[in-house]
Amino acid sequence: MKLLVLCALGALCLVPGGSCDHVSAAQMQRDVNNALWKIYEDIRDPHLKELSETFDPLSGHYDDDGVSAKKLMQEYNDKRLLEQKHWFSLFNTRQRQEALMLYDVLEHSTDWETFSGNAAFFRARMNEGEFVYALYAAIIHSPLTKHVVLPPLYEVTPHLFTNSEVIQAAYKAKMTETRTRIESHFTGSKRNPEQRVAYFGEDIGMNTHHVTWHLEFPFWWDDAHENHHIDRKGESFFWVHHQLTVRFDAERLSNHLEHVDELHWDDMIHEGFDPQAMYKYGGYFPSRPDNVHFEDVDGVADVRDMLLFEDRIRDAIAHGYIRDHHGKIIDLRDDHGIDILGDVIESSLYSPNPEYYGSLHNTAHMMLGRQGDPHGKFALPPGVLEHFETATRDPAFFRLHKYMDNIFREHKDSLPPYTQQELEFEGINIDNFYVKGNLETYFEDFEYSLVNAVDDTENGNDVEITTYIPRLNHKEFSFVADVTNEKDHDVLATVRIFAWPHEDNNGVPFSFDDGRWNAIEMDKFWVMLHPGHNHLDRSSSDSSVTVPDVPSFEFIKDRTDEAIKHGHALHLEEFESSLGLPNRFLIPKGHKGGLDMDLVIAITDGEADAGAEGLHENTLFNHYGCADGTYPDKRPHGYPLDRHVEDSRMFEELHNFKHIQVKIFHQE
Ligand SMILES: [Cu+2]
Repeated sequence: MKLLVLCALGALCLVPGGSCDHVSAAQMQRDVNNALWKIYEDIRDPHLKELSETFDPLSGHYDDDGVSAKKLMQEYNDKRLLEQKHWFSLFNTRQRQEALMLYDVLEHSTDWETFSGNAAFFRARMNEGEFVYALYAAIIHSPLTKHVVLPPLYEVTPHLFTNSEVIQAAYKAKMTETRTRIESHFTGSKRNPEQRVAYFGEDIGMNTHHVTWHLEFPFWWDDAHENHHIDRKGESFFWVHHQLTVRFDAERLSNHLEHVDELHWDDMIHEGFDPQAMYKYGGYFPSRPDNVHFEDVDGVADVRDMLLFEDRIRDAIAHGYIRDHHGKIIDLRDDHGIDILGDVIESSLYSPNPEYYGSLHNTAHMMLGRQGDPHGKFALPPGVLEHFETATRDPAFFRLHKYMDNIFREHKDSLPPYTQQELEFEGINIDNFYVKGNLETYFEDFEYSLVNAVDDTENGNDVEITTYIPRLNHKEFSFVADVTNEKDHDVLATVRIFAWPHEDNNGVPFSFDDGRWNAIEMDKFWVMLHPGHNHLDRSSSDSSVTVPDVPSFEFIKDRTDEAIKHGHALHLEEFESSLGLPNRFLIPKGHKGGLDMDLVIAITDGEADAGAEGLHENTLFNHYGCADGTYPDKRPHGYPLDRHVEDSRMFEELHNFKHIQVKIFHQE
């Protein structure tokens, strides 16, 4: 068993026997900053540079007897690793294996000397994309790096977050050593109606949210290897993409566009896409014209395979069970079914039978990503769909996910609706529910640094090169509820708030059942209700489904230097997890005349729901899990709106449920 010793400044020491090397969180943060600074250049920091030359991975401290380090060193010595200055995609099997070999080495490092030594050693020798991926994944999952804040990826690898025009302007600024502030535009032209919602799919915060989720819940996660199980990973896969899907639809409505139509293998891909973005190394991201038929992709899959996998999955849903690869039946018709189905559809290593059900989501990303060059005739690099950073830029991403979301709905609709007794919370009445403040959205300019995008020399001057781009934001508001607890003692309650657009693009109101499927999760929190009257006032900025903006790389570096200089703590706790949608996107863009939304609050029995202790006083859990990895809510994601509703009157009769209508305005 590992002996954990808490060092000064909160750094965790995992050296067997407990001899701590007294590395502070700030020192770790400094090494991480330096390892990620100018990732395509030689290491600048003298300490890391020296480590990269002197550290021997085979002499480090590991909890796997150095097996991972030996394996990677063998590959390195055999010159089998991908070269530097080459694109990297997680969906490329060999490249993923290499990145994960490094991940394993870092993950199994039991002290900071070993972790940072390996980071420095392999930073100098492995492909930059593989290195960044492995380091981010390791920092997220290793107990050593619990307090390390990840610099925003859009400032580490900016090529994956902006278009080529901006990047070229940045190169020019660097060449001429001219301080420059570059204006960014969303991809495409006004002739493309999809341009109206590009602010969602191309938002750098949204892209960061998406890539972070996939880093926290990786499809490659192997329990046997990592010694730990990720709670409800498959269900989380469903939920995070379901929320992206319904949020995107709400943004479309706000912009007078139809709901997203699902993509289908038999049908044309109506929407083409030209990413107008380039790799740091490897040329431009391939484009796809309008109205192409799906083609088989060499080395990936045939359209026929995709249809077959889909049929098998739909069949399983209709039967209410799947079969694992030993032929054993696994029931889907309960709360846990969605978790299994998520594992199957993604598919992750948790899938009980990938041989039979395939890997619908991951293969689809590659199929769709390669439609511009399905037979590899032009040797194009991977498409935007083959990177979690860039995938949502292509409107086809949302069509693809609508397709899978509809499969998930088939399953959810096959479950019996909740009964009134199941949803009731005896003795709890919501007397009043309203929004305090205006629901109002607006666009603002956001600026970030491109200094890590451009080439550099040791002697070159660093000039400030930034870009700015409009991004959606909203004014602060709060959800207010007056709640009576008729009992003579305190009760723990779970508060769940959702919103959905009131009507479709033709002005036809959604039925309750369609509305609740399109519900956007606004917040979820636990409170202790005292006997008698309780006044709940929950600020929009406290929402547990969102995260604050990630601070800039510069800010993190400055904080780190200060902490080291004065020997105090980092004070970056609130940014330790960037897992969640940016709070700016909590509500969809409004209208001049007000976008009509339905807003509901459900207060359910916290004692029965809570998956952890003290949730009403704990601010360290977020929507995707507590600090210790357990999921805080025992109910399914989306509860109590996750199941089919036959008669909405049942909901309206509940004393612990309130349904109101609100309008979201937009300030031009
Ligand atoms: Cu995704």
